[in-house]
Amino acid sequence: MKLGIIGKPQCGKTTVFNAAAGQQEAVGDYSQAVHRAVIKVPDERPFRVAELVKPKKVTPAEIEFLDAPGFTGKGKESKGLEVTPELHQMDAFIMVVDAFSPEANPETDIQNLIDEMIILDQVMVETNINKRERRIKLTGDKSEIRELELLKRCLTVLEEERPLIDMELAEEDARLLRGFMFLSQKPLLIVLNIPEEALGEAEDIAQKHSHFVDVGKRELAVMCGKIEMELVSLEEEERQAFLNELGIKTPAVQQVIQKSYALLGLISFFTANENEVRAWPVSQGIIAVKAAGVVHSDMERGFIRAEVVRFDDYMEYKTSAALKAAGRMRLEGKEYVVEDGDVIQFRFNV
Ligand SMILES: Nc1nc2c(ncn2[C@@H]2O[C@H](COP(=O)(O)OP(=O)(O)OP(=O)(O)O)[C@@H](O)[C@H]2O)c(=O)[nH]1
Ligand SMILES: [Mg+2]
Repeated sequence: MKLGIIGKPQCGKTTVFNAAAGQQEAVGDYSQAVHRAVIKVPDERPFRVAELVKPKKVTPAEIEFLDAPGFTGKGKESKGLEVTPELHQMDAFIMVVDAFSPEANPETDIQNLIDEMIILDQVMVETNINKRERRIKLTGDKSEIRELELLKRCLTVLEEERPLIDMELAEEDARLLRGFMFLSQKPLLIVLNIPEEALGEAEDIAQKHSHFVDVGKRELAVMCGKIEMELVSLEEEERQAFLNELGIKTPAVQQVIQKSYALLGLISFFTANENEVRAWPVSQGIIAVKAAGVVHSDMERGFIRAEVVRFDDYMEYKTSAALKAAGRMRLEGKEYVVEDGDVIQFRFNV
């Protein structure tokens, strides 16, 4: 999963990046520098499975963070600007909003940033429409007509100042649209970056801005990036003690992971053999044959069946023999809907 951190200049992007990804990059230098980090998703389940399977290695799910400046916060007036191209490749955005400085105005900032994405997309949509219209006129090629129609629908939505994520799309159109990697089509985790003094009111602050929340499209998190960034270098035990003292129930990294998984509708299944126990984040509702394809394209092509064990059953019965005897190893076909925590062995033939 790739998460792009965006926001106005000096809103605390790098601070939140440090807090969420456990980094120690310089903050407050107005440098607008780009940072990257990859973290392992803290999920103990693959490690618990590994205790039984004793593989050579354990591979947890990973999250890639990109701290990329480029947004101005000017909203609709930002036409003509460009953002770091890699931002278009992210699965979702973490929008950091200044809620700590005396001149902070989170409501306006959030709206301006959403407007800015809409404007940037609008420019891109217009360019793409023009290109296609010219090509179709020149060559008479009809293959791009569906795309053209879709882009025109997008333009209507954007002109109404609505983000593309609000569009109701048929499966085929949704797939086509994802190919363009528009900014306003991505789910958004809004992070209100509050000062230490406001930590006690975190829940009230979240409540106040809850109108931005839209299930599967927009989420909200409240955190103090500055404090959490300072705790990054501490030993786990010491860090926990500080968090408790500060009244922080869910640390930044956990908030970001949980809410991003929820936003993107992700679950994890596991594969386990003597070489490797590995976590695979996939979309909720994925069927077994597609999940097999995530592991290896051969497994999807030659799919025979999936042997599925629930994580809890694995912990209780421990061995294949015991699981089979208890009827807890299920044989599932291509259409089986994978559940969070399934430990799956794919049988395939190519
Ligand atoms: N008091 C307080 N200051 C903060 C907080 N978060 C960030 N800051 C300060 O805001 C300034 C900017 O922080 P950065 O994290 O560098 O902001 P940025 O968005 O990455 O800035 P650019 O990349 O230059 O656009 C720094 O001086 C931070 O110490 C916070 O929660 N509380
Ligand atoms: Mg920065």
